[in-house]
Amino acid sequence: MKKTFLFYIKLWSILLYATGYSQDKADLKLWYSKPASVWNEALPLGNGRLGVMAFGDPVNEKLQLNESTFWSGGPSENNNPDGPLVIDSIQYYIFKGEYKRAEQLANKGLTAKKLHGSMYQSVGMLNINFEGNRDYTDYYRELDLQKAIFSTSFKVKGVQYKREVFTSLPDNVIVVKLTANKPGMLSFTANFDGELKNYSGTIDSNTLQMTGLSATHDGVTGKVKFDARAQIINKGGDTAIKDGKIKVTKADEVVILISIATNFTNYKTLDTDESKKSSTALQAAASKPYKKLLHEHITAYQKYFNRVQFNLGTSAAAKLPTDERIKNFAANYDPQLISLYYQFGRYLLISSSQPGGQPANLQGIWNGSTHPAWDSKYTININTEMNYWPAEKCNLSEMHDPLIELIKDLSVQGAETAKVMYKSGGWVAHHNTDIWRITGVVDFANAGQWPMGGAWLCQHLWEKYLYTGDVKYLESVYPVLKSACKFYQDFLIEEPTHKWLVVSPSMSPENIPNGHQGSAVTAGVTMDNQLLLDLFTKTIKSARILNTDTQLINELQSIIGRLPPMQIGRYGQLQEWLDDVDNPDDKHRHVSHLYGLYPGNQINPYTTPELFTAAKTVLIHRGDVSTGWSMGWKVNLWAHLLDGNHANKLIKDQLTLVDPVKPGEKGGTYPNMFDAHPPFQIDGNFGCTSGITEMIVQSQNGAISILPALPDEWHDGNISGIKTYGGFEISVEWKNNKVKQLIIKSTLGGNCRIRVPNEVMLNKKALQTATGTNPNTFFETVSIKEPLISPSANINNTELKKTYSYDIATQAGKTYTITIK
Ligand code: FUC
Repeated sequence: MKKTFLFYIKLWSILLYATGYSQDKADLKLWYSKPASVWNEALPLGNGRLGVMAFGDPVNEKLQLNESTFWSGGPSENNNPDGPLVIDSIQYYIFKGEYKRAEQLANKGLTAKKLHGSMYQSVGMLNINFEGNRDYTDYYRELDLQKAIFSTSFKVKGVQYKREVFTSLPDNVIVVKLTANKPGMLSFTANFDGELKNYSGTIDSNTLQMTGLSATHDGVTGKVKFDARAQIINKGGDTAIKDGKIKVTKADEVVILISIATNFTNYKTLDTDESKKSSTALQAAASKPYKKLLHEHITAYQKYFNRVQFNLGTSAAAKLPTDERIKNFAANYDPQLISLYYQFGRYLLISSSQPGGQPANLQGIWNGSTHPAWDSKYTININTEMNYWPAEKCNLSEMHDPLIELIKDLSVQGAETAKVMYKSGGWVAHHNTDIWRITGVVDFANAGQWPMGGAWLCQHLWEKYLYTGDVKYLESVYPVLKSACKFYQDFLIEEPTHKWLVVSPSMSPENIPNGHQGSAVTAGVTMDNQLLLDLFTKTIKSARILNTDTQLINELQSIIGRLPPMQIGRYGQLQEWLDDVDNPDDKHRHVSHLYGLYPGNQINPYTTPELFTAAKTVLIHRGDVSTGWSMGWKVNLWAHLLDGNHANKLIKDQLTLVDPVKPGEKGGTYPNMFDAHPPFQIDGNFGCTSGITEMIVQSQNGAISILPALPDEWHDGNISGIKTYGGFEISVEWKNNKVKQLIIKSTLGGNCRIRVPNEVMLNKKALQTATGTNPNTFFETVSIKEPLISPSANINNTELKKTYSYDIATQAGKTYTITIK
């Protein structure tokens, strides 16, 4: 493309650029100087249910469309009924050390006989072709995170064109606006297309329609029907039907409203009238002027988005197109890219997870394929949980709700799995689920034989309570927690050596221990023990808060006493398995046993220094560069190891540009800022957003830690609106790596214990130094057993930076301003 006026204006602004400029809202944009040629360059928009990838091509505009309930198959389950025939033998072989035999039997008797999960599928594409636009200049394309609007502009023969696209939160439609700065200049043809269509054509000369049916997959008949409509509202010009497409000629301005609905009602029922739902939404939106739709959309979106502001300063690098910034990131100082990436994570959560809808799957709601990688479903041995790590702390509590609802559904489906497969009470889920809430074992035993998916998800039920303090909510999820415990009460067995109670068969997600005959299937892995300690502890606490189930409390307490302790192996590493078989050269992407460090809270530098060091040893052995989500997790882990510089190094690894056409093997970031596993997986975006927060504010370990892992490079900055346990809202400004001002808004009252890197005061008066245990029970930590340490382990505990801890007795509704001493 020719170097145009706009290009020189941009270059000029780069040259004029002065450092020290502080980020303003206008900077929260992803922008590009060329159209997207492939999907991983297109930009995502969504309202939780409808997803769009906008390409911004002046000639062949493409809007790739998703609807969050459009999945292959239909209501289904995948429990292997042979479970009870094999389970005793599998457990027997595991304790005899015959892991391969155990795995083979699990493959036969526990892995699903046919259904390995359904696929999230693309609905198709709205194509808008402008044959007259071939010789365009002055191209510009952006996604404005402040307004959740995609726009593109360019010139053709002296005429300035602009397109805007947004996915309205309140009006349930996708809105496209096409304008030109001269009348009569908009001529184009529009049509729908999709692999799964039954029909694509017109309803009238202004309305396109496409209907279709989801695929049959793994022997389950596709039963989800969709109805997509696009209404073309033109000012000036004409519209006509031609070859099943709509041809618009010489319009002055055009608004296109797109509505998509399916027959999905809930995971058990498909009885919604998709055509009626689709046309009703379209009619309602069409009765409103564009300006009103736009205004309502921005208001609804900003209600969530504006809660957090984040500023690390900026540099000249920030004036380049986003893809170039990602490419240059490791070498160029570009702190604003971090805040942009951070806010993009929040944007993605708002756009892919709305109350009343489905939770964000492996790709959020954005999937261009009808056969996506890993079916774009829910992998619950890390990925789905990671999607929701930013939810509460980044002040997006409502966005957490679809996950909470999914967990409730799983507790129903999973009760059948517990009964059919294991003859146990309670509920269980394995390492994957989908829109139909399957809870059986998928793929093969070495990946799927992990009956802990429910136990991990349950941690989110409690976590939401810790942030909100909502007892009514806790009451509503308590039965799910209790029933999850019931499964393990029935299922745990005693292992022969130490007589500990363990989960068997299980695995440390998806890793294979040395000397186990190439089999992952085993018993009593570290992560399972950590998850159970948390699950039981949280259920006990819930029962106490709700004043119920005293006997259950005693039962769970006695099981806790018999769970295996954590163990430190011969290399000084936290053991991943019951036996000391870790390989220090193992670079596996999963770091499951570090659950105890993050998101769990069983390992910390203050009360468990040996385990803290052992966890660090694991992370050093594993190395940094890995799949996208693995690096996202490691940002959180290094933040909890209080090493901000290492966390920052991981952010740089994660913000490495990945070729959207030939992604290679390494994780990183696509030009559109989507995380590359590769392929695209949204967990890495969310994991890193969470990790950045954890570098600045943490609420585990008995206090709110401020700047616990601030990299040297982030010496000055501010963040506002971060939520912590106990319902506090934190805004902090720092200078030269020291807290300058800290504003704490208390929503629930109670003691607010802060841990800060420098001495601070409240209203110019001395603060009370913290002593003893934090009386605020939201900050209660979990007690763990003394770890067992191998005699060969050489542990040199990490020296900690000096911090200052204070207690502030807060009142609900009051704000406290703390400043540097
Ligand atoms: C887990 C991971 C893979 C991938 C898949 C969707 O199985 O081990 O890396 O992220 O989920």
